Amino acid sequence: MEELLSQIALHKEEMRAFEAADAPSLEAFRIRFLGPKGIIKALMGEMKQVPAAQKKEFGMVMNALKSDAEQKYESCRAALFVQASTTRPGQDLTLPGDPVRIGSRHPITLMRNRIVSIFSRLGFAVAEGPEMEDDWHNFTALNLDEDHPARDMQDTFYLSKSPDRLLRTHTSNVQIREMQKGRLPIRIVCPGRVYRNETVSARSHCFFHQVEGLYINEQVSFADLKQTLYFFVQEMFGTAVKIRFRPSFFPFTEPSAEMDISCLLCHGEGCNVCKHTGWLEILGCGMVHPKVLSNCGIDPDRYQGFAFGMGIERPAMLKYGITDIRLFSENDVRFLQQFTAAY
Ligand code: 2NM
Repeated sequence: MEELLSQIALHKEEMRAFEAADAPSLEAFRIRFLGPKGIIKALMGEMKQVPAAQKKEFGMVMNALKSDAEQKYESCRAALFVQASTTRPGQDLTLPGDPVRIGSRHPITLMRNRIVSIFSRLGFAVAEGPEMEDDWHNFTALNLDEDHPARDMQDTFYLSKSPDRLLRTHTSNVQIREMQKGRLPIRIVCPGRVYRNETVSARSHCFFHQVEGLYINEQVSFADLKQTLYFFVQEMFGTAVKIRFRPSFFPFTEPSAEMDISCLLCHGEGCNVCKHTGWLEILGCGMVHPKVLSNCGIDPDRYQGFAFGMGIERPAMLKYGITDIRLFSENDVRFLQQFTAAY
């Protein structure tokens, strides 16, 4: 017993003198005294050799040793923590802090805002509508027959196996809903996300973004459409860019056209981007089909309209030199932080 008590006194002295220079030396202290194979555990094991009359005294001495060790450990730990989180000698508190990284807008948002703001200067208002739609607003009202290939299961995401609930394949459903409201004239642009059941690759995705436009009034002509889109192109790409219209077909417009701009990279000379044609296709357009108007309760003998639709991804890729469409939806900060509001 005397032997044990003098050992304990020595450990007490060692503990009292201990100072933790750093985290590893504190951890060594913990293992030496408080660990499962440490001094205190070992001494506790000596209890059985202590004569019965002295067991109580030994127990009290051991409890005191253990709580000393724990207290020492906690106070050293707290001191180390405070040291680490406050200033060090010689630290210059007048230096500027770490720069705060501010966010940036998504390139698709930047492009959408640019497009919308150009049309807003021509009096177009922004309209939005549901991404989950019914068959009528997405297809039927737009003069797509029941057997039109665009309705194919392969192109459209249907919801809950119901043929009447789907993810819209274009934002035209918004124009349909606006026409149904019957407040004429209508002058709107409809930006939004659309979905197509396509294999995802560097060039195409199963969702992308569009801006569609619609103008309905009395005496609207194809000349109004051309002038509106010409203004858009000049504002968007500059006055040096040329445009051309090619006849096309959409079930919801008649006549229909596709509009090209002279290639932004080679200025019409021919390059890889324009596939050596000198032209880039940027949108589809046309005069709203009389059947579409009457489907929405508008008298086609009194009102005419033009409509157009363009994707956002492709012009954004051209403008920013992005070569993989998937980057837009991966939320990689290294990609996103390159776009500033200055664009
Ligand atoms: C396009 C091309 C041509 C279009 C037509 C309509 C509506 F609802 F008025 F009939 N909305 N969008 C349209 C016309 C869209 O996208 C390439």
